[in-house]
This record gives sequence, structure tokens and C-alpha cells, in this order.
Amino acid sequence: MTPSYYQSLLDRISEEKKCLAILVDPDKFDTKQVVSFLKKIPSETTHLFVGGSTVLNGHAEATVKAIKKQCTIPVFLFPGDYSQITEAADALLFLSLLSGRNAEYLIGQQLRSIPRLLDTELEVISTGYILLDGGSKSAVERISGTDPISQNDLETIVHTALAGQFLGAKLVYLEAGSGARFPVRPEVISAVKEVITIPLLVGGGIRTEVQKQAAYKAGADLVVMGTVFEELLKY
Ligand code: 1GP
Repeated sequence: MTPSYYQSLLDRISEEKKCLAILVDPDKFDTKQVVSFLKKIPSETTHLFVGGSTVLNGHAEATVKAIKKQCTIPVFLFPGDYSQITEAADALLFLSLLSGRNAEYLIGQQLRSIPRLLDTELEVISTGYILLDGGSKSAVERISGTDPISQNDLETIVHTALAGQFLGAKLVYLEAGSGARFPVRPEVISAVKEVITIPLLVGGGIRTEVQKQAAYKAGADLVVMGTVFEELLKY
């Protein structure tokens, strides 16, 4: 039987262990750089997410394959576009951009992905994806043509997360945007955590251990970090 990566995530969380996903954006690496990148990620890394907003055709798959040659950490696709879906990965975050009102990112991309998902072993994990204002215009905002929710609008954020859960999402992902000036605030994380019963992912603009620990303490089950590790590659 194929392992359930979602079940492993739930098991970890039930043991009160936190998860750390490092984002590998195929836009920003060639496959050789992936190898040196993997040497620089923290040993506590539990997941690798692969995806980006403007990835060239075939590059996501090449990136996943390069990772798979190097390490055994589960690889989850985190696609900005259905064309990034590849069976070479272990699981797919089946995202719906619930903070926006662009039908293309609520259901359009999902429909386009179906031919790639028929007869696949890829584990598909429904994810309510919520874009919050991180103080700078994010690639998600630009590509999707949707507005992020202000972090001051707690009610809308909490209601959106719960609507995602009621629609059947298995994860909620609070996203401040890659390279955000400021990450999701702890009070936003804890307000969402209080109402949902599914795992909570938080990412965007988390650069330091202090910020990461603050996100965990507020209720994030899994923290996603990308930019800060990409920058290590420059040195
Ligand atoms: C982006 O949440 C992830 O989708 C990671 O963001 O690159 O800012 O760490 P950073």
C-alpha cells in the first residue's frame, strides 16, 4: 500500500511535533543548484515543497527528480500552475485560493489538473490557501489578480479558514507571500487555530528562528520557509 503522507503529518501533529517545509522554487534554481541547496537546509526539515508562480514547462519535474536522487524527505508539490504537476513527487497540495474571487484559482486550475491526476499515485491533499497582506505585492497576488486579506481583518481570515474546512479542505495554509516584508502575525495564527480542527500551515516572510518559533507557539503545525535559504545559495 502507498504511504499516506497526510496521515504521517496528522500522526506527527498528534504527537505534538512541529513540521518544517522548505520551499524549492524551480524558478530560482537549476538542478545542479538544488544539490547544494539541499546540503544547506536544516536537519529538522520534514517536507520539501516544490512550486512557484512562473515556472517554465518541465522544470518542476526536473527539480523534483533532482531532489529525489539526493534525499528521502517527502516532496509535496505546491504548484502555482497545474502544468507543474508531476508524478515524480509524493503528494500534491491541491490548492484553492480562498482569499480571492478569481474563479481560475478557485476551480479553473483544479479542473485543468484532472487529466494529469487520473491514474496517478500522487497523493492529493485538498488545501484551503489564504493569501494575507505581507507588506509587499506578492507573486501570488500578481499572478492571480486577487487581493490579499488585511491581517487586521481577523474576522474575514477566520471565516475564510473555516469555510475552507467546511468545504472539505484537509489543510489550511496562511500565506503572507514569498519574500513578504512581514510574516503572518501570531495573533492571526492563533485566531485561525482556535476555530479549525485541520492542520495549519503558515508561510511567507519567515526568516528567523524567533519568527519560526513564534508561528509554532501561536499554533502553526507546519512552517514553510523559502527565501531565507535561497539567499544562502548566493554565498
Ligand atoms: C511562499 O510561504 C512560502 O509560498 C515561503 O515564503 O519565501 O518568504 O520564506 P518565503
